[in-house]
Amino acid sequence: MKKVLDTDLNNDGRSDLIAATWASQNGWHVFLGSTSEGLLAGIQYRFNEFAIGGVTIADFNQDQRQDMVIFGLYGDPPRIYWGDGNGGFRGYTTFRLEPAMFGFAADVNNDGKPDLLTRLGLSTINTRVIINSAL
Ligand SMILES: [Ca+2]
Ligand SMILES: [Ca+2]
Repeated sequence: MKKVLDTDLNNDGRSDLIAATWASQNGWHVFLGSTSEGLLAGIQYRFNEFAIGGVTIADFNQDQRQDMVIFGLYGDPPRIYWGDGNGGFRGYTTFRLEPAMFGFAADVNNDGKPDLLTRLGLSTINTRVIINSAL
């Protein structure tokens, strides 16, 4: 398991989990929280052509639905998967940004919108700040 994120994807007040594996073949899983069973069975999202480096989540387009950014391990530009508010995602947009292997969301300029901090790779301290309006 490469990365686990705790978030509320379907806006029901209960924690959901996103679990992403390092290798591309397995993609990532979404586990929706439930009151009685803890977590429901995972929904698996697969993609064959894209190896995951890092994952971060925030509501980038400010529609009250959590979105997810996937960073490519091997130089693929990051993708943003738009949350549908029900625990799923309705497609993605590929950023026209330089490739980054990792990153996380934070409101860097304090305007209430999440921005992205990205890092090029494991062996570099080369980081970028990408303001929300540029996404
Ligand atoms: Ca959103
Ligand atoms: Ca911001």
